[in-house]
Formats: sequence, C-alpha cells, structure tokens
Amino acid sequence: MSSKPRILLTRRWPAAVEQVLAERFDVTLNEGDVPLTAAELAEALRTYDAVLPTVSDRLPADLFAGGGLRAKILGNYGVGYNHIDVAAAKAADIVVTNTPGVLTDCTADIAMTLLLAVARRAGEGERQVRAGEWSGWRPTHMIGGKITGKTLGIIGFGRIGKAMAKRCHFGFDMDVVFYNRSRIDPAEASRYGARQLDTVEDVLKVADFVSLHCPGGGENRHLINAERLALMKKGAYLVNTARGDVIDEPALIAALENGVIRGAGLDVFEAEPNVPERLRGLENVVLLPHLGSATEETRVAMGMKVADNITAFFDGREPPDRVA
Ligand code: 8YV
Repeated sequence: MSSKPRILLTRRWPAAVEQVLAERFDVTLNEGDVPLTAAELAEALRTYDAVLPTVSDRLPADLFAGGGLRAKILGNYGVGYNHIDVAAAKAADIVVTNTPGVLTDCTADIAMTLLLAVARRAGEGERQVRAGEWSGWRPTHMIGGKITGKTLGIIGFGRIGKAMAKRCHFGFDMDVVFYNRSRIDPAEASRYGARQLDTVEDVLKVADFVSLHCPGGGENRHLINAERLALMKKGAYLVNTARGDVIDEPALIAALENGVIRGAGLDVFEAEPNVPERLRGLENVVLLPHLGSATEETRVAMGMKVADNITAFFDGREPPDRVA
C-alpha cells in the first residue's frame, strides 16, 4: 500500500506534468476522453486525497454534502473555478486552488484572435475560399470593420483584461476603457493604456469592441443581457473568452440576427460543448472551442502550478494559489 497521497486527474494532462505528479503522488488518471459523471466525481471525493478537476467537471454543493469525504484539496486545472461550489467545498473542509498568471498571455492572445477575426471576417473568408466559392477580388467584397484607432471596452480589469488592454492600446493604437468592480489606481491603468469608467453601461455605450474578462457565475451571470446589448453601438463587436454564462446566449443570438450589434467572437459558451444551432448558423460570428489556454507552454505551466499547490498542501505549507 503506497503512503503517497492518492490523487485523481479527471482528464489526461500534458505528459510532462503527469510525470512530475507521478514522482510524488499515487496518481489515477481518467483514461477516457469524456468528463466524469456527477456520480463518478462524488465517488472520487470519497476515494482520493486530492481531485484535480478541469472546467469540464461540475462540482455543485450537493457533491460536498453528507460527509464521508476523503478529499482534502481540489487543485483546479485553470484560473476560473465557477464550476466548483467553493463555499460548499470550504464547508466540507476542502481547500481549492487555481492557476492564475500562467495563462494570461495566451488567453489575451485568443481574445485578440477573435477580435481580429470577427472584425475582418476571417472565418467567413476562409470558409468561402475552402468551399471554392471565391469569385475574385472586388472593391466591395467582404468588407469588415477597421480595428486600428477604435475604442476597446474591457469588462473586468484583472490580469487577462490588462493583457488585452496592452495588446490593443500599444499594438493597435486603440483607446481603451474598462469597467472593474473595484477601483484601479489611474496610474496603474495608464500603464496598460487604459482608463476606468464607472459602470458597465458607460463602457458598452462608447466601445467599438467589447471584450469580457470577468469571472463567470454569481452576479456576473447574464451580465450581458438584451438590455445591455441594446446599449452597444450598432456597429460594435463582442468578444468573450471569460465564461459562457456571462452572456445571455439567446439574447446575443437575437442581437446578432437583428443587427443590434455587428458581430461576436466567442471562445466560451453557456452549455459547453453544446453551441446553439442558431449561433452556428450565423456568418457574423467566430466560434472557437474554448482554446484560451491551449498552447503547449501554458497547459504545462498550468499543470506545474497545480503540482506546486498540492505539493505545498501535502507538505503542510500554504498552497500559493488557494481560493478557499
Ligand atoms: C482552461 C480556462 O483551459 O483557466 C481557465 O479558466 O478557462 C481555460 O483556459 C480551463 O479552465 C481548463 O480547466
């Protein structure tokens, strides 16, 4: 019987990280390519000292109720953790950690990719060429929206929001405004070429591009709803690399269909991996399968961060990225 802590990876991780974890822990891997069911996750909490979930695992309050849990820590593989009921985990004496910092640049890069692609109609153009439907250059062919010099509105000025601001202001000469729950020192904001406005509405009204960088769940659920979409400029674009539930998806689809806004670039959806058929049928959207952190460097760094957190915990030290 191994004396190493028993840990469960709910999905396969990069090999380099699995190797590091195997040196220190008694590792069980979910070999299947599908997420665990709620019943399997509940069983995992009773069986393992640590469970390492991802965004595709739902851990609501009822999973932590009833006692008899062996798990002492959830080392979340990702920065966003709204798929875990953190209060319920805490009440069950389970520590939760996440992976801030290491995915900032790659997630901002994907936001940038979506912004550029939707405004310049890259997805549409690519589909046209691949289908053999391009009939030749014309002055009026596939005209998009100019990006350089426009106004970017950021909702949520954390690490990723700041990285997005920097890219847009210093790379694309954009005027950057943002909304953030707490006040940001103007000197700090100006380092990113950005300026804070008082309300979400203030940002929506002036922005040519709106990029969401706030956490999902809680009070941010459906932050972007029909009324707020109606405040956006008619020619504006919405980019979401945060969480799908920040947007009321049916309201967004209606806004896109009716020309309330011009387009959207989305990396996250309300019920992943299910993307509504009506949304998939629109030409004025660019849709990605939650690729924010999907680079080799970042996925390895995220895993190493989880390893650091659970190693600290089992060594009796404070995990560096404890969220509960
Ligand atoms: C991760 C993310 O890939 O870290 C996050 O919050 O959204 C993604 O970039 C995902 O969470 C993996 O669990």
